[in-house]
Parts: sequence; C-alpha cells; structure tokens
Amino acid sequence: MIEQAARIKVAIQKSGRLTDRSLELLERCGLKYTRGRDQLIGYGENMPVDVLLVRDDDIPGLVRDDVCDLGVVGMNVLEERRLQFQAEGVSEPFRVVRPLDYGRCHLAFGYPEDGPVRSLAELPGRRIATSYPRIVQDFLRRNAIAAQVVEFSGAVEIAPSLGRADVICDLVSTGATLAANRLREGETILDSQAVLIQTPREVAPAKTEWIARLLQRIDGVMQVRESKYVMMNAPVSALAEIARLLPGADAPTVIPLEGRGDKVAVHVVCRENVFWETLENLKKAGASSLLVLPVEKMLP
Ligand code: PRT
Ligand code: ZN
Repeated sequence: MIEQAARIKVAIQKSGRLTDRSLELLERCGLKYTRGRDQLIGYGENMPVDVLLVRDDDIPGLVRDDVCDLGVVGMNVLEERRLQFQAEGVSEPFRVVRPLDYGRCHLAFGYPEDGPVRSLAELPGRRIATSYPRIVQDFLRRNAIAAQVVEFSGAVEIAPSLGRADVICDLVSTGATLAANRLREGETILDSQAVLIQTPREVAPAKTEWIARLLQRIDGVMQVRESKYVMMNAPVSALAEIARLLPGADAPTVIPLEGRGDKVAVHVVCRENVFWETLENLKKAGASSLLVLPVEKMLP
C-alpha cells in the first residue's frame, strides 16, 4: 500500500460530455481502478493515482485548493473560473499542462433570426443571456461595448423567445441547438476543448515522479491516436518518393530483402492517419505488399 500523501488525485467530470473520454484517457495511460461505494472516488489499483468524480464546475477550485493535483475540464469552465479568481485577487490558481483534443466547442453569440441585432456593432444597449457572465463581460470590456449581461444557468437559447434577452452567448458544437431555436450564429469569443490542469504549487516529492510519468503517458496516448505503422516492399530507387508521400513519417527503417536484388522492406511510423489515396500513390511510386497497422502504445 502506497502511503496516502504520495497518491495523486485527478478530478474529472462525474457524468457529462467529458466523462467517457476522460476515463478512457486514464485507462489508456494504464490506470486500473475500483470505484468506492459512494462512486465519487476511483481508487487506483496499479498506480498511486485516485480519480475524483465531481461536477465540472468544481474542478478548477479543487485544483486551486490543492484538494486535487490534476484535473480535466473544458477551457470554457476554466476561463470563467480564472476570471472569478482573478477578481478575488488569486493570480495563478492553476496551470494548463496539456490540451486533450476532445470536448471541442466554442462560445459564440447567437442572434435571433428575425431580431434587430445582426453583429457586434448593434450590441450596445442590448441584453445578452449567457452561462459565462465573466467571459462575456471581459470580452465586452476589451472591445468597449456597453451591453448588459444576464446570467442564465441553463437553457440560454430560449432567453430571447421568453423576452429575457435580445441575444445569447452560448457554447456551440454542431450548431443544431441554435438553428432549432431560430438563432443565427455570430462571432466566436472563445474556442474550447478539454484540458489537463495542474496545481502551480510545489507537490510532495513522492508525487512529482508519478505526475511526470502520467504526463508522458498522456503524450504517448495522444500521439498514437492517429499514428499508424506502415510496412511495404519497394525498390531502393523509390525511397525518396515514398518518404515524400507518407504524412508525418519519422526516419523509415529499410531492411534488405533476401535474394530480391534492389528491393527492400520499408517500415515507418506515420504520425497521421494514412488514407487510401496515400496507399494508391505509394503503389504508383513502386511500393507493393502495403500493410497499415494501428499503433497501440508509443514512448518517444
Ligand atoms: O453536471 P456538470 O456541471 O458536470 O455538467 P454540465 O452540464 O455543466 O456540462 P456538460 O456535460 O453539458 O458539458 C461539459 C463540457 O463539455 C462543457 O463545459 C464543454 O467544455 C464541453 N462541450 C462540448 C459542450 C458542448 N460541446 C456542447 N455542445 N458543452 C455543452 N454543449 C451544449 C451547449 O451548451 C448547447 O446547449 O450543447 C448545446 C449546443 O450543442 P450543438 O451541437 O447543438 O451546437
Ligand atoms: Zn457544469
């Protein structure tokens, strides 16, 4: 049993849009855990890492207060909290250590299709409904727009039809919600994705090494997501063209083929997806017996 003080606590969303991908990320980093009866903590069995399952809005505060060492949260929630902490005089409550490339969305204005506001120029004097009052206020201040922010905790998109606001500023992913509420998407004020945050304060030395290992594994997981291992046979004369055709390929391994004259086997890791078009072009360049395999793990 590893002593309690040396255990790393990672906060992730308990149930919502980021939950599955966040758990999957930790599992792909090798973490096996058992969930306690209260379901709020997953205890790591094979690593000194415990997972706290909480509301996403609580995650920045848990990291700021050092209840958790790491947390996974959307940039939108993080930025809203950062502005709040800033107003309270807390300068660096947390540090963004990795963008995680999921949970992508953006915070954008939504203008009623038949309303008078069509762009930022017509915002002065209007009411803006949003769940992100600080981000919107900050945007208005930086752009010297005098408009009123009306805070909504949910269902922001119906505020204009209820007569509670003239426009909205809300998260958009596909745009379907805006369209269903007869709102036209306007300017984006924040691009968001899930990010890993860490406390900026020094952690116990016993934790430092495991945090570093976890970050390295996360890098590995992110890298292999799109990576492919490509194998083929090819004439030596085609090697330069093959290297040009393969996207994001590291230095290929070239292996002589017994008794096949100038033909060699080429093995290469591509850091991007390999499409049919690429394989067809490789074949045209002289390659044969092409094989594309997914990469399971990678440690640079
Ligand atoms: O209970 P808890 O507080 O933990 O969850 P929550 O309800 O606050 O958050 P949740 O699970 O809805 O979202 C978690 C995070 O996912 C957000 O903070 C964002 O970082 C990210 N995310 C990604 C989104 C969306 N895409 C998204 N589309 N969060 C919300 N939406 C909503 C948006 O508010 C709007 O109502 O989906 C609607 C728009 O979607 P489209 O596809 O119609 O454009
Ligand atoms: Zn929330």
